[in-house]
Parts: sequence; C-alpha cells; structure tokens
Amino acid sequence: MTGTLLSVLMLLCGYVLADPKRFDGHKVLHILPDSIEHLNNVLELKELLNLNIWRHPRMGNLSMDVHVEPHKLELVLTSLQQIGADVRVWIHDIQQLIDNEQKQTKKKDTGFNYFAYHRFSAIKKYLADVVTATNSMNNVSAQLTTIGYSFEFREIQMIKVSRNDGLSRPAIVIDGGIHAREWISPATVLYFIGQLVSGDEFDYSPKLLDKFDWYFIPLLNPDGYEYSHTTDRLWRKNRVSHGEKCIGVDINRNFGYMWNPVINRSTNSCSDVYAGPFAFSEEESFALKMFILNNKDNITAYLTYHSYGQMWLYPWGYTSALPTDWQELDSAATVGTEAQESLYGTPYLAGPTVKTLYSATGVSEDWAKGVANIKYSYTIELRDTGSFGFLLPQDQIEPNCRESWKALGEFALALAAREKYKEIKDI
Ligand code: 0X9
Ligand code: ZN
Repeated sequence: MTGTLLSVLMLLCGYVLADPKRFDGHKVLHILPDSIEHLNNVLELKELLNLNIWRHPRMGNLSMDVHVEPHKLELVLTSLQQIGADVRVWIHDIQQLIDNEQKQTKKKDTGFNYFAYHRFSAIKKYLADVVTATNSMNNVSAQLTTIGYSFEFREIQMIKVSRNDGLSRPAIVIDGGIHAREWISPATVLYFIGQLVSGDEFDYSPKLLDKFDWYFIPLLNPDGYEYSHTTDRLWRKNRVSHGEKCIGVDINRNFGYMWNPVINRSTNSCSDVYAGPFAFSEEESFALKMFILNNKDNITAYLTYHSYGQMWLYPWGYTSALPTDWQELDSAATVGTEAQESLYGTPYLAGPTVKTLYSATGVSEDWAKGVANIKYSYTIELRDTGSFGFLLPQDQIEPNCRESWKALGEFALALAAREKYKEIKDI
C-alpha cells in the first residue's frame, strides 16, 4: 500500500493525532465576589471574554474557579480589580501540572496499578482480567457486557460483580467517566471493582456482596477520555459530530428528564455544556438509559462519580424543590460523607444539588430518580476543592480511593440496614 493511500485511510479513520494542546502560562483563578451584584459583574466578564469556569458559584458560596488564558490575564485582573472581587491565583501554570501528572506514575511490577491513570485499552484489559480471575473463585463472579458503542466505536463496558449462588439481590449501579477530563472518576470506580472482587482492608467486600448485586460502568465516555489523553487534557464532552459547528455533547446534559428548560445547559454545540440536539441523542446516555430501564425494578441506588468539589449531591439538580423522600437521601449521603472524611479528614459536603452546587438540566442523577424511579440517586464530586481541580496528581489517587471506598462501604451497609428489601429471589 502506498504511503499516500495509507495516510488517506488513516485520515478517514480519524487516526491522525494532532499534537496535544498546550496550556503554558494558563492559570486558574479563584475569584470571590463579595456580593450578588459583584458576582453578576464577574459572570458578565466571563461571557464577554469567553472564559471557562471550572467550578461554578453556588448558593452561600459565591466563589468560583476560572481558567484564564495568558493573553487575557491582564485584562481579567484589571477588570476584577474594578469590580472589587477578591482574586487568588489557584493554579499558576496548567501545563506544569499536566507535565507533572505524566511523570508521577508509581511503578508496580505485577498486577494492575490502581494508583495511576490508565488509557482505554488498559482499562478494557483490566476488566477482562477481572472476569478471568473470578472464574476460579467460588463465591464471587464477574460478568462483562458491552452496553453500547461510542461514536468512535469504542465499547461502553459494564461489569456485574455478584455472589455466584444463583440469587438475585437489590442492585447498586455505579458509573464513572461521564466527563472526559475527570480522570479520578474512572480510577475510583476501577478501585471499587478490585476491592469488591479481591477483598479489602475494611472487610466490606463479603458484606457488600451478600447484600447487593453490583453493576459498574467505569468509563461511560471512552472517546472523550481518550481525547483528553491524546489531544486536550481539559476536554469534557464526548466526541460526537452532529454536523454542527463544534464537536461533542455534554453527556450530563443529555438525559431525558427536564431536558428542555434552559438552565446551565447550552444549545450551542461549541459550549462545554452543550445538551445535544435532543434528549438521549448520545450513544453513552442512551446505553445507560437502556441498561437501567431493563433492570430498574431491582436497582436501589445509582451513584455517578465526577470531580471536583468533594460532595455527595442528591436530586433535584434542575430545581431547588426537594423530592418527598429527601430526608432519607440526605441521611444516607451523610453516612457517606462522614465515612469519607474519617480516614484523612478530607471535608465532604452532603446536600441537595441545587443548594450545594448549582442547577442544571438533563443530568443523569435527576433522570435516574425522576424517570427510572431509583430511590437513592447521587452525583459524587471527588477530590479536590480546586488546588489541582481536574488535574488531581497521581499521588492523591490512593488516598482518594481509600476514603471513597470507605464511604461507599458505609453508605451501602446503611442502605441494607434501613431498607425493607424485597426478599432475595431465586433466579
Ligand atoms: O455539571 C455537572 O455535570 C456536574 N459537575 S462537574 O463539575 N463534574 O461537571 C454536576 C452535576 C450535578 N447536577 C447538577 N448540577 N444539576
Ligand atoms: Zn463531571
């Protein structure tokens, strides 16, 4: 085959990779307006200069983290001074953090290294290895299914971990990696799978397997995730093209519950929170929807892992109204956050989404409760609170995973204790 023909083929297949986008001198500013009026001025400035907000303000905390490119810095700082908002440089050089992230991988001779960020192919291999390993175990089984294919035709994989005694238990569904750049999310979900299958330091695993069937989708957005590794570390959406100006839909604005009202979602394809042309237009959200709807009568809890902010959030995300059973959701979340704090003192907030974070429509947490009727539905925002943001260094993966596992363990045991379960059924 001639070189030209090969290049054309590679181009057609989308294999020609651009150099990774660089972020030299890009900063993240922590901005604290002292009043709603000043907050509105800052938000106007954000619109005017097309700045990217990493962490949005919320009720009771007007501060926000904003990504500023070097050529806008002077203007932003002068404008903030005029507005009268307090400003700190939270991240001095985004590129430096990205470079450090690459250098930090802890070497591990055997087995899967949970404390490194992995590529899609390594995650796929890991999941296959888990299934092989459980083949020779007599009290736990793992089954791998592909619940859908992404736009670039990567598998969206789901692994079920359960006792292999032929009984069906109430299920907990956990996903990660809806947002590409939030690498700590899939890393955490993979760690959960490992702890559950091979046993854990707190000895939760046997109890959790006795009480529940577990479904994990560690990487719901494989295309976006790969793109964040190869080309743009700060990519958030998937990589779909609907023939519009820009690529990508925010999967977490595309779920079909309250998809229509325009609250923190966008109809502009170039926006980071573009909601897509219609609800469930995306393979990823559609795959999750179909899987959940096919199993919804058995699902007790749905947890979707994101970063960053250190929070356990429960519905609703689209309105400040609360579901009638919010107190049950709140107390279960508090079990989670208290356990999450207990190992290293990492502060976590539990609360309703709109009050604790901000409102948005078409999010998976709302759909899981509002349509699929899953009682305990949460968005969990992992470490940190902005010092590194999406670029959480690899040396924090281990403490993050340990505290998150402890939280999940305590949360699930609390659910098991409080819920009057349907009798565990013979299949
Ligand atoms: O905005 C999101 O999709 C989530 N935060 S993130 O920084 N990981 O992107 C939060 C979703 C929670 N729900 C609502 N805010 N409604
Ligand atoms: Zn997210």
